[in-house]
Amino acid sequence: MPIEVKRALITGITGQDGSYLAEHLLSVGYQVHGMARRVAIPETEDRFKRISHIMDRITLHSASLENYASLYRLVANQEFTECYHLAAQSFVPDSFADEFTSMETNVLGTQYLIAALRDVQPECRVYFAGSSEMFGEVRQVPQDEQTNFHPRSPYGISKVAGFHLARNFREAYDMHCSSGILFNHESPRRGSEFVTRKIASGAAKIFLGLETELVLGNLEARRDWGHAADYVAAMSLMLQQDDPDDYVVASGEDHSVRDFCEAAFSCVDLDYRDYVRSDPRFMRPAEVSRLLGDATKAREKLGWQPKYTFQDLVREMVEHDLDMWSKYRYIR
Ligand code: F7E
Repeated sequence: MPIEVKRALITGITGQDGSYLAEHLLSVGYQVHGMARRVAIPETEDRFKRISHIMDRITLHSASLENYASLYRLVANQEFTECYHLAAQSFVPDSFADEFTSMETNVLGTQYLIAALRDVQPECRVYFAGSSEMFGEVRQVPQDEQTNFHPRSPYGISKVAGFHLARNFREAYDMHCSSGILFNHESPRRGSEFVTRKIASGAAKIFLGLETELVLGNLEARRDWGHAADYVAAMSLMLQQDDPDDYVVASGEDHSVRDFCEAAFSCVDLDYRDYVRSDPRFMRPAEVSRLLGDATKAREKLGWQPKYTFQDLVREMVEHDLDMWSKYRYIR
Protein backbone atom coordinates (compact mmCIF):
# COMPACT_ATOMS: atom_id res chain seq x y z
CA MET A 1 0.00 0.00 0.00
CA PRO A 2 1.48 3.40 -0.93
CA ILE A 3 1.79 5.81 2.00
CA GLU A 4 -0.53 8.75 1.43
CA VAL A 5 1.23 12.11 1.54
CA LYS A 6 -0.50 14.51 3.92
CA ARG A 7 -1.46 17.88 2.44
CA ALA A 8 -1.70 20.84 4.80
CA LEU A 9 -3.22 24.24 4.09
CA ILE A 10 -1.86 27.08 6.26
CA THR A 11 -3.66 30.40 6.36
CA GLY A 12 -1.24 33.08 7.56
CA ILE A 13 1.76 31.22 6.16
CA THR A 14 3.73 34.47 5.74
CA GLY A 15 3.57 35.21 9.47
CA GLN A 16 5.79 34.09 12.34
CA ASP A 17 3.78 30.97 13.24
CA GLY A 18 2.93 30.08 9.65
CA SER A 19 6.58 30.06 8.64
CA TYR A 20 7.68 27.85 11.56
CA LEU A 21 4.73 25.52 11.02
CA ALA A 22 5.49 25.20 7.30
CA GLU A 23 9.11 24.25 8.12
CA HIS A 24 7.92 21.75 10.72
CA LEU A 25 5.40 20.07 8.40
CA LEU A 26 7.88 19.93 5.51
CA SER A 27 10.39 18.26 7.83
CA VAL A 28 7.91 15.44 8.56
CA GLY A 29 7.03 14.88 4.89
CA TYR A 30 3.90 16.98 4.32
CA GLN A 31 2.99 18.70 1.11
CA VAL A 32 2.55 22.28 2.32
CA HIS A 33 0.14 24.79 0.81
CA GLY A 34 -0.25 28.35 1.96
CA MET A 35 -2.89 30.97 1.50
CA ALA A 36 -1.92 34.55 0.86
CA ARG A 37 -3.93 37.62 -0.06
CA ARG A 38 -3.48 39.54 -3.26
CA VAL A 39 -2.49 43.08 -2.31
CA ALA A 40 -2.51 46.26 -4.33
CA ILE A 41 1.09 47.15 -3.40
CA PRO A 42 2.85 43.78 -3.36
CA GLU A 43 6.10 44.55 -1.40
CA THR A 44 6.94 40.93 -2.20
CA GLU A 45 10.35 40.85 -0.59
CA ASP A 46 9.09 42.04 2.79
CA ARG A 47 5.83 40.05 2.83
CA PHE A 48 7.50 36.76 2.01
CA LYS A 49 10.73 37.25 3.96
CA ARG A 50 9.88 34.58 6.57
CA ILE A 51 9.25 31.89 3.92
CA SER A 52 11.69 32.91 1.18
CA HIS A 53 13.99 29.99 2.07
CA ILE A 54 11.22 27.40 1.52
CA MET A 55 9.38 29.06 -1.40
CA ASP A 56 10.41 26.32 -3.84
CA ARG A 57 9.00 23.62 -1.53
CA ILE A 58 5.53 25.06 -0.87
CA THR A 59 2.53 26.00 -3.02
CA LEU A 60 0.88 29.36 -2.51
CA HIS A 61 -2.76 30.05 -3.33
CA SER A 62 -4.37 33.42 -3.62
CA ALA A 63 -7.47 33.85 -1.44
CA SER A 64 -8.74 36.25 1.19
CA LEU A 65 -10.49 35.76 4.52
CA GLU A 66 -12.73 38.68 3.64
CA ASN A 67 -14.03 36.92 0.54
CA TYR A 68 -16.05 33.71 0.97
CA ALA A 69 -16.04 32.94 -2.77
CA SER A 70 -12.24 32.91 -2.89
CA LEU A 71 -12.05 30.52 0.08
CA TYR A 72 -14.75 28.26 -1.35
CA ARG A 73 -12.98 28.13 -4.70
CA LEU A 74 -9.70 27.22 -3.02
CA VAL A 75 -11.08 24.32 -0.97
CA ALA A 76 -13.35 23.12 -3.79
CA ASN A 77 -10.36 22.74 -6.11
CA GLN A 78 -7.74 21.34 -3.75
CA GLU A 79 -8.00 18.52 -1.26
CA PHE A 80 -6.32 18.97 2.12
CA THR A 81 -5.79 16.54 4.97
CA GLU A 82 -5.31 19.33 7.52
CA CYS A 83 -6.02 23.05 7.62
CA TYR A 84 -4.23 25.34 10.08
CA HIS A 85 -6.14 28.58 10.39
CA LEU A 86 -3.56 31.05 11.69
CA ALA A 87 -4.34 34.17 9.65
CA ALA A 88 -5.81 37.04 11.66
CA GLN A 89 -5.43 40.68 12.53
CA SER A 90 -3.31 39.82 15.58
CA PHE A 91 -2.00 43.11 16.98
CA VAL A 92 -4.16 44.01 20.00
CA PRO A 93 -3.80 47.87 19.78
CA ASP A 94 -4.90 47.78 16.11
CA SER A 95 -8.05 46.00 17.18
CA PHE A 96 -8.96 49.07 19.25
CA ALA A 97 -7.96 51.43 16.44
CA ASP A 98 -9.91 49.53 13.77
CA GLU A 99 -12.31 47.24 15.57
CA PHE A 100 -14.52 46.56 12.55
CA THR A 101 -11.75 45.20 10.32
CA SER A 102 -10.42 43.05 13.16
CA MET A 103 -13.86 41.58 13.78
CA GLU A 104 -14.59 40.97 10.11
CA THR A 105 -11.27 39.28 9.40
CA ASN A 106 -11.05 37.27 12.60
CA VAL A 107 -14.68 36.25 13.09
CA LEU A 108 -16.26 36.16 9.64
CA GLY A 109 -13.02 34.93 8.08
CA THR A 110 -13.01 31.95 10.45
CA GLN A 111 -16.64 31.19 9.74
CA TYR A 112 -16.20 31.48 5.95
CA LEU A 113 -13.20 29.16 5.98
CA ILE A 114 -14.59 26.39 8.18
CA ALA A 115 -18.04 26.60 6.56
CA ALA A 116 -16.46 26.19 3.11
CA LEU A 117 -14.52 23.16 4.38
CA ARG A 118 -17.70 21.71 5.88
CA ASP A 119 -19.49 22.05 2.55
CA VAL A 120 -16.84 20.52 0.31
CA GLN A 121 -14.39 18.51 2.42
CA PRO A 122 -15.71 17.97 5.96
CA GLU A 123 -13.08 15.28 6.61
CA CYS A 124 -10.28 17.87 6.57
CA ARG A 125 -8.98 18.34 10.11
CA VAL A 126 -8.98 21.95 11.28
CA TYR A 127 -6.78 23.84 13.74
CA PHE A 128 -8.05 27.21 15.01
CA ALA A 129 -5.55 29.63 16.53
CA GLY A 130 -7.15 30.69 19.80
CA SER A 131 -5.31 33.01 22.17
CA SER A 132 -4.65 33.65 25.85
CA GLU A 133 -6.13 37.11 25.17
CA MET A 134 -9.49 35.31 25.42
CA PHE A 135 -8.92 35.08 29.21
CA GLY A 136 -8.31 38.84 29.54
CA GLU A 137 -9.31 39.99 33.01
CA VAL A 138 -8.49 36.72 34.71
CA ARG A 139 -10.34 35.30 37.68
CA GLN A 140 -8.01 32.34 38.12
CA VAL A 141 -4.22 31.97 38.02
CA PRO A 142 -2.89 29.99 36.21
CA GLN A 143 -5.39 29.68 33.36
CA ASP A 144 -6.32 26.30 31.88
CA GLU A 145 -9.00 24.93 29.56
CA GLN A 146 -11.68 25.34 32.27
CA THR A 147 -10.99 29.04 32.98
CA ASN A 148 -13.74 31.48 32.01
CA PHE A 149 -13.14 33.97 29.23
CA HIS A 150 -13.31 37.72 29.92
CA PRO A 151 -11.63 39.32 26.87
CA ARG A 152 -10.48 42.95 27.15
CA SER A 153 -10.10 43.96 23.50
CA PRO A 154 -11.89 43.56 20.18
CA TYR A 155 -9.07 41.16 19.31
CA GLY A 156 -9.77 39.00 22.39
CA ILE A 157 -13.50 39.08 21.66
CA SER A 158 -12.92 38.04 18.04
CA LYS A 159 -10.83 35.08 19.22
CA VAL A 160 -13.53 33.98 21.69
CA ALA A 161 -16.03 34.06 18.80
CA GLY A 162 -13.65 32.06 16.57
CA PHE A 163 -13.09 29.55 19.36
CA HIS A 164 -16.82 28.99 19.77
CA LEU A 165 -17.31 28.77 16.00
CA ALA A 166 -14.68 26.01 15.81
CA ARG A 167 -16.28 24.19 18.75
CA ASN A 168 -19.69 24.44 17.17
CA PHE A 169 -18.51 23.05 13.82
CA ARG A 170 -17.14 20.15 15.85
CA GLU A 171 -20.37 19.55 17.75
CA ALA A 172 -22.89 20.30 15.01
CA TYR A 173 -21.16 18.70 12.01
CA ASP A 174 -18.82 16.20 13.63
CA MET A 175 -15.80 17.96 12.15
CA HIS A 176 -12.33 17.37 13.56
CA CYS A 177 -11.84 20.99 14.73
CA SER A 178 -9.36 21.72 17.53
CA SER A 179 -8.34 25.02 19.07
CA GLY A 180 -5.02 25.87 20.64
CA ILE A 181 -5.24 28.53 23.36
CA LEU A 182 -1.71 29.75 22.82
CA PHE A 183 -0.06 32.10 25.26
CA ASN A 184 2.40 34.69 23.89
CA HIS A 185 4.98 33.08 21.65
CA GLU A 186 7.87 34.99 20.21
CA SER A 187 11.00 34.56 18.06
CA PRO A 188 13.34 36.56 15.85
CA ARG A 189 10.52 36.40 13.26
CA ARG A 190 8.12 38.32 15.52
CA GLY A 191 6.67 41.52 14.01
CA SER A 192 8.46 44.70 15.07
CA GLU A 193 5.39 46.22 16.81
CA PHE A 194 5.10 43.46 19.48
CA VAL A 195 6.79 44.23 22.78
CA THR A 196 9.43 41.47 22.83
CA ARG A 197 10.74 42.34 19.37
CA LYS A 198 10.61 46.04 20.20
CA ILE A 199 12.75 45.39 23.28
CA ALA A 200 15.21 43.02 21.56
CA SER A 201 15.80 45.38 18.64
CA GLY A 202 15.86 48.39 21.00
CA ALA A 203 18.62 46.80 23.08
CA ALA A 204 20.57 45.88 19.93
CA LYS A 205 20.23 49.36 18.36
CA ILE A 206 21.22 51.14 21.58
CA PHE A 207 24.24 48.87 21.99
CA LEU A 208 25.29 49.63 18.39
CA GLY A 209 24.82 53.38 18.90
CA LEU A 210 21.92 53.59 16.42
CA GLU A 211 19.43 54.79 19.06
CA THR A 212 19.60 56.33 22.51
CA GLU A 213 16.35 55.29 24.21
CA LEU A 214 13.48 52.80 24.06
CA VAL A 215 9.93 54.03 24.67
CA LEU A 216 7.39 51.47 25.80
CA GLY A 217 3.96 51.42 27.46
CA ASN A 218 3.07 49.44 30.58
CA LEU A 219 6.26 47.92 32.03
CA GLU A 220 4.38 46.01 34.75
CA ALA A 221 2.22 43.84 32.45
CA ARG A 222 3.06 40.16 32.90
CA ARG A 223 3.00 37.54 30.16
CA ASP A 224 3.78 33.85 29.80
CA TRP A 225 6.29 33.97 26.94
CA GLY A 226 7.43 30.92 24.96
CA HIS A 227 9.13 30.29 21.61
CA ALA A 228 6.97 30.06 18.46
CA ALA A 229 8.99 27.08 17.13
CA ASP A 230 7.93 25.05 20.18
CA TYR A 231 4.30 26.16 19.94
CA VAL A 232 3.71 25.18 16.28
CA ALA A 233 4.66 21.59 17.20
CA ALA A 234 1.68 21.57 19.60
CA MET A 235 -0.67 22.69 16.78
CA SER A 236 0.38 19.76 14.65
CA LEU A 237 0.07 17.28 17.55
CA MET A 238 -3.55 18.39 18.13
CA LEU A 239 -4.52 17.32 14.61
CA GLN A 240 -2.90 13.88 15.01
CA GLN A 241 -5.25 12.93 17.90
CA ASP A 242 -8.19 10.59 17.28
CA ASP A 243 -10.58 13.14 18.77
CA PRO A 244 -10.62 16.91 18.35
CA ASP A 245 -10.22 18.98 21.52
CA ASP A 246 -8.98 22.33 22.90
CA TYR A 247 -5.60 22.81 24.59
CA VAL A 248 -3.76 25.52 26.48
CA VAL A 249 -0.17 25.89 25.22
CA ALA A 250 2.07 27.84 27.58
CA SER A 251 5.45 27.79 29.30
CA GLY A 252 4.00 27.96 32.84
CA GLU A 253 6.26 30.90 33.79
CA ASP A 254 5.33 34.56 33.75
CA HIS A 255 7.57 37.61 33.53
CA SER A 256 6.90 41.34 33.40
CA VAL A 257 7.75 43.57 30.43
CA ARG A 258 10.31 45.08 32.81
CA ASP A 259 11.87 41.61 33.35
CA PHE A 260 12.10 41.17 29.58
CA CYS A 261 13.89 44.52 29.32
CA GLU A 262 16.32 43.57 32.07
CA ALA A 263 17.12 40.21 30.41
CA ALA A 264 17.50 41.70 26.91
CA PHE A 265 19.70 44.63 27.92
CA SER A 266 21.88 42.40 30.07
CA CYS A 267 22.63 40.32 26.92
CA VAL A 268 24.56 43.39 25.71
CA ASP A 269 25.89 44.29 29.19
CA LEU A 270 23.66 47.34 29.57
CA ASP A 271 21.32 48.39 32.39
CA TYR A 272 17.83 48.86 30.91
CA ARG A 273 17.03 51.53 33.55
CA ASP A 274 19.40 53.91 31.76
CA TYR A 275 17.51 53.66 28.44
CA VAL A 276 13.89 52.50 28.82
CA ARG A 277 11.03 54.86 29.59
CA SER A 278 7.30 54.44 29.70
CA ASP A 279 4.94 56.69 27.73
CA PRO A 280 1.09 56.71 27.94
CA ARG A 281 1.08 56.71 24.12
CA PHE A 282 1.66 52.95 24.21
CA MET A 283 -0.92 52.17 26.91
CA ARG A 284 -4.11 50.34 25.88
CA PRO A 285 -7.70 51.49 26.58
CA ALA A 286 -8.14 48.23 28.54
CA GLU A 287 -5.04 46.29 29.59
CA VAL A 288 -4.62 42.61 30.36
CA SER A 289 -2.35 42.77 33.42
CA ARG A 290 -1.26 39.21 33.89
CA LEU A 291 -1.48 35.96 31.91
CA LEU A 292 -0.02 32.67 33.07
CA GLY A 293 -0.92 29.34 31.49
CA ASP A 294 -1.20 25.79 32.76
CA ALA A 295 -0.39 23.43 29.87
CA THR A 296 -0.77 20.19 31.86
CA LYS A 297 -3.36 18.82 29.41
CA ALA A 298 -1.13 19.46 26.36
CA ARG A 299 1.81 17.85 28.13
CA GLU A 300 -0.14 14.80 29.25
CA LYS A 301 -2.41 14.16 26.26
CA LEU A 302 -0.23 15.41 23.40
CA GLY A 303 3.15 14.64 24.93
CA TRP A 304 4.08 18.25 24.15
CA GLN A 305 7.18 19.70 25.78
CA PRO A 306 8.79 23.07 24.99
CA LYS A 307 12.56 23.12 24.40
CA TYR A 308 13.30 26.82 24.87
CA THR A 309 13.63 28.57 28.24
CA PHE A 310 12.81 32.26 28.75
CA GLN A 311 16.55 33.08 28.76
CA ASP A 312 17.13 31.12 25.51
CA LEU A 313 14.30 33.03 23.86
CA VAL A 314 15.54 36.48 24.91
CA ARG A 315 19.11 35.69 23.92
CA GLU A 316 18.14 34.34 20.48
CA MET A 317 16.06 37.45 19.75
CA VAL A 318 18.75 39.91 20.88
CA GLU A 319 21.51 38.07 19.01
CA HIS A 320 19.44 38.03 15.84
CA ASP A 321 18.77 41.76 16.07
CA LEU A 322 22.41 42.54 16.87
CA ASP A 323 23.41 40.70 13.73
CA MET A 324 20.74 42.40 11.63
CA TRP A 325 21.36 45.93 12.87
CA SER A 326 25.15 45.66 12.77
CA LYS A 327 24.88 45.06 9.00
CA TYR A 328 22.67 48.15 8.76
CA ARG A 329 25.22 50.21 10.69
CA TYR A 330 27.91 49.06 8.29
CA ILE A 331 25.82 50.04 5.22
CA ARG A 332 25.12 53.47 6.71
O1 F7E B 1 2.05 43.08 24.31
C1 F7E B 1 2.74 45.53 26.98
C2 F7E B 1 1.33 45.46 26.44
O2 F7E B 1 1.74 43.51 21.88
C3 F7E B 1 2.43 42.37 25.48
C4 F7E B 1 -0.34 38.72 20.21
O3 F7E B 1 0.42 37.73 19.54
O4 F7E B 1 -0.04 37.59 22.28
C5 F7E B 1 0.13 38.85 21.65
O5 F7E B 1 -0.66 39.85 22.28
C6 F7E B 1 2.29 43.27 26.71
C7 F7E B 1 0.96 44.03 26.80
O6 F7E B 1 1.37 41.18 22.84
C8 F7E B 1 4.50 47.98 24.98
O7 F7E B 1 0.50 46.45 27.05
C9 F7E B 1 4.25 47.54 27.08
O8 F7E B 1 0.50 43.98 28.13
O9 F7E B 1 3.64 42.03 22.63
P1 F7E B 1 2.27 42.50 22.84
P2 F7E B 1 -0.10 40.86 23.37
O10 F7E B 1 -0.98 42.05 23.33
O11 F7E B 1 0.03 40.17 24.68
C10 F7E B 1 -1.37 37.07 22.31
C11 F7E B 1 -1.33 35.71 22.94
C12 F7E B 1 -2.03 37.10 20.99
O12 F7E B 1 -2.84 36.25 20.65
C13 F7E B 1 -1.80 38.33 20.16
O13 F7E B 1 -2.15 38.11 18.81
O14 F7E B 1 3.30 44.27 26.63
N1 F7E B 1 3.54 46.62 26.39
N2 F7E B 1 4.82 48.39 26.24
C14 F7E B 1 3.69 46.85 25.08
N3 F7E B 1 3.20 46.20 23.98
C15 F7E B 1 3.56 46.69 22.77
N4 F7E B 1 3.12 46.04 21.66
N5 F7E B 1 4.35 47.81 22.62
C16 F7E B 1 4.84 48.49 23.70
O15 F7E B 1 5.55 49.49 23.55
